[in-house]
Amino acid sequence: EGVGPQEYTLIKMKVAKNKVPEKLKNVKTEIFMVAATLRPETMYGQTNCWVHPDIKYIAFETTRNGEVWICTRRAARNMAYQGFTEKTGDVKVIAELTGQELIGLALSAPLTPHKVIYTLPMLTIKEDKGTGVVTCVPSDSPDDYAALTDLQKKQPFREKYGITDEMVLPYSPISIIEVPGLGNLSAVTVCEQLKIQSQNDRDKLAEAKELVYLKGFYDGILLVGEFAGKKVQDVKKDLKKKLVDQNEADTYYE
Ligand code: A2H
Repeated sequence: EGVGPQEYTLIKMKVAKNKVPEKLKNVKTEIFMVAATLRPETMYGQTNCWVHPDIKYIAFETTRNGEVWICTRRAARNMAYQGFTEKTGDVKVIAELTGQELIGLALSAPLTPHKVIYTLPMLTIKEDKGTGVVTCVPSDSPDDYAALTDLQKKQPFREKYGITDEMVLPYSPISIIEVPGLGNLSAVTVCEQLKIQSQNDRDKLAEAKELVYLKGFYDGILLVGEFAGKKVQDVKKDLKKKLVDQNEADTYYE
């Protein structure tokens, strides 16, 4: 891709205490799914967390208050060279879990109005990018909107992955950013314009992303939160810093 390393914001999504997977039941500290994003200012619109059902994830010990984090082994290895583990280059693995084993986990995530959001399957997640965990913002990401709509429209798809209706049906796109010409649910607008049918419409989704991303970042105006009324590009740094200071996010490079 680019010349230098890509900087991602890691969004920490806390696993609900009473819903910890069996393999992690002896963990005494907090457990987080960590999602890599380029758009921390969109976290007001999170509706769920994505994993790929067939990708293998690990839970490992971090130096962040001894918290246990869940992501791909590849990302954890990278983190082990970025000060996230006690010994540089060494990952203390607590458990291996498939994406399927993580589906249905109840999480609490920063800035979203939802008290609880769920981990759901997304089939286009790449194993070799970010953490393999993606936060879903269907208002501003065509990929996210298409994948969430697939689950909402297709009961057999939910059933296949053991997802209940209440994990999916109450969560619709949230208006968080106004994009001139595309309205306040830009991803929805463009997916409808292009008649995108599912997360597998790769060509149309690529087109949708071109229409939405640059405009969203350069012309978008936040509609919610303490930076409401300001341009996304002017507040992105401050907003990220706030999340990091509150221990709700971190910085990860690859
Ligand atoms: B972004 P880049 Cl609202 N597989 O976060 C597929 N997609 C992944 C991924 C993986 N392993 N890891 C991260 N991503 C997604 C929010 C968002 C994102 C919005 C709008 C645009 C956007 C909510 N999802 O990304 O290839 C994550 O989705 C625009 C590209 O490294 C992450 O940021 O450029 C982005 O792709 C990183 O993609």
